[in-house]
Amino acid sequence: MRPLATGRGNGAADLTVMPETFYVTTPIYYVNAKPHIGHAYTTLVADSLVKFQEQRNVDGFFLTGTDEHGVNIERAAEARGIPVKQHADAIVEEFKAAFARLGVQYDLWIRTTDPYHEAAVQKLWRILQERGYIYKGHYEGWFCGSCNEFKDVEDKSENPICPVHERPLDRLAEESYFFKLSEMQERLLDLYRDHPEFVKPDVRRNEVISFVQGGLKDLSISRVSVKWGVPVPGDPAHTIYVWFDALANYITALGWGNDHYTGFDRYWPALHLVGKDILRFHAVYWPAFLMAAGIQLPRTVFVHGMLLRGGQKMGKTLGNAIQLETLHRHFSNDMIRYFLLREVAFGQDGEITYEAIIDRVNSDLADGLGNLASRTLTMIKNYFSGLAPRPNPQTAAFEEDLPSAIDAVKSAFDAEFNAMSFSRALETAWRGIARVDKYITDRQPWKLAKPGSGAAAELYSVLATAYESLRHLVLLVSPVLPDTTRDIWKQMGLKGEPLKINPNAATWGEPLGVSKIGTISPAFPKLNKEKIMTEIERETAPAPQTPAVEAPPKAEVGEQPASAAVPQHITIEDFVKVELRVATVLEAERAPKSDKLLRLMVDVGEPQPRQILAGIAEHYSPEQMIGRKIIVVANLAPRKLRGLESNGMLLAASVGEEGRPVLATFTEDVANGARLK
Ligand code: ME8
Repeated sequence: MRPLATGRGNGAADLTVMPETFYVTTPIYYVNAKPHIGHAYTTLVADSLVKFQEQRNVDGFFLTGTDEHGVNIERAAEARGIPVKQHADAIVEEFKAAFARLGVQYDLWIRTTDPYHEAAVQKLWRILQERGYIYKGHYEGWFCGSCNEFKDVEDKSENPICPVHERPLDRLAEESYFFKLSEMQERLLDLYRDHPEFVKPDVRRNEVISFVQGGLKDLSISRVSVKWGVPVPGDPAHTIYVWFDALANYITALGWGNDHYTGFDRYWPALHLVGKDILRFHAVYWPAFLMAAGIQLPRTVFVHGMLLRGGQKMGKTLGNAIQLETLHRHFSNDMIRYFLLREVAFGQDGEITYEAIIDRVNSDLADGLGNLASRTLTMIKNYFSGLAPRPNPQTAAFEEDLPSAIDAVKSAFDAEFNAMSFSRALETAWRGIARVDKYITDRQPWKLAKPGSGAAAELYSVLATAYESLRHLVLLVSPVLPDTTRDIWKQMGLKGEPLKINPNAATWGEPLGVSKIGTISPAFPKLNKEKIMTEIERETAPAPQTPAVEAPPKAEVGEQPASAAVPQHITIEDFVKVELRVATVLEAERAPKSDKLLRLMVDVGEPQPRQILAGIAEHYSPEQMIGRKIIVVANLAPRKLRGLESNGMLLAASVGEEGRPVLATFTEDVANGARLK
């Protein structure tokens, strides 16, 4: 019974026999930024896993969704000047569209703003309260809105900075409810000892053990200063701490504590996939809440590494993530899926580059699977009028070790996949592909096909063996490459869908009926690295700076240039030299003979408006600018651009890989000329 299914699944769940079930979850993503490759990574792994399980007739349930409460989301919406729910709705749509585009098929998208979830979170709270695990106290300390975490800071300055996000922490001093985490220490340590599979890989488990051994403090689990959250039952001046709310999604989604669905008994316990950035929440707080409430624990928290760029975590904080739009422009879904699962050993960090994607696609997909499929099918088309030859007792003499080699590949692939070693599983499958390729090259069917060679039986056997091997390999890799394997299957003239056929039930040479080769087209065209890299560089190059920006003075010979990586401190005296003022745009038009420049007349609170030239014409139309509040650097020396004088510079953030300018503004009304300091 899967009334919630979004069109995924094989519909084959036979309810008369209770099949084994498989419940996989991804983190629920914050709605404070657009989805990027990091979110896609965990989600694609979950999608491949559930496809793999369902192909083997296991009844899977795949949950993903969005984490929508908390001060950070409140602030993101405030910055856009729209109601929080409206902001969340828009980002949710972006996430859903991004995942749909990647071929992800989840069973349920949970939103923490879903009423059934909110009600069940309150129920979990009440249970913990009744069992004596919650008490009211006073919290004083530092909090990071981006981590949604209370911080023990070593930085004793007046304005400490979050070491993860490099942003100022919020000082909190308020009444708060606490969860008695300190009482859970021994039970958690017992759990890690008795169930080594609870946190995987072992390196993460050891990390968690030493954290818990270091001692646990009670956890503040409510806030009075945050309004955007689930109200504490019986004390609505407080909202429930976002992580308490968010973690509960894994059970509320299945219908625990609510009646929107009745999947809890069937699918729980879960395999949680999470990045190492949120290890502690999943491996310490979550089991502690569940133990305290008397609810069965998850099966495993599997912790993967971070996708890196230039050695740093890709993500919204650093703004260095590979954008999904750029990937889609140059690579198919299957290329992206294959690359992510093959390139990075699941569990470890991995550096990602566009060059590496192109290399993988060319070597493994175009030259590997794609080439094997097209050479096999082309020969069958040419030598057997497209009718696939099938293994029979006579062909066995020419098979070499292929049937057993393919069998071995299948069982090794399953073992690696079940152990979450996706990269090794794919490596194994590709060894199978290489084996079949070598077989064809050694046997040289093109020579056997020469008139008068007298090798008709061998030719038939070689192509029957190659075709049969390909059939098994295509089935095997279909959870990772769902689109191309479907295409190849069709080109092979086979019936049904690879994802719905259990490779372990498929036997060598089993009767298939007549298979007539369809139109052959390369599954993976070879990518032109130079061309694609030039295009990507062009697309992702930072937009030209606003021309009003002064170029930094060039370092003199012998002078050390300031390193971009090392933050340089300035004194307050340096800062006050920059005169930042509020202004309103009175007039705007495109500057003559320039695609990039807008000519603006702005009111900076002076007797006369000023003329400013800004390099934003590709992103803002003159109409969008008129009447807009902006911030200008008012004491910049005038300079001439395209024969026009620019008297100042407007402030904009440079966003994303393409460095799109986003104008700085105020959400409150501020008089023109007001100085920022
Ligand atoms: O933490 N490499 O949400 P989030 C690999 N709402 N994976 C990455 C990644 C990267 N560079 N960047 C992000 C939250 N991820 C909470 C979760 S769950 C109850 C609440 C993936 O939007 C990875 O799975 O910050 C990471 O754990 C998750 O996105 C964080 O997503």
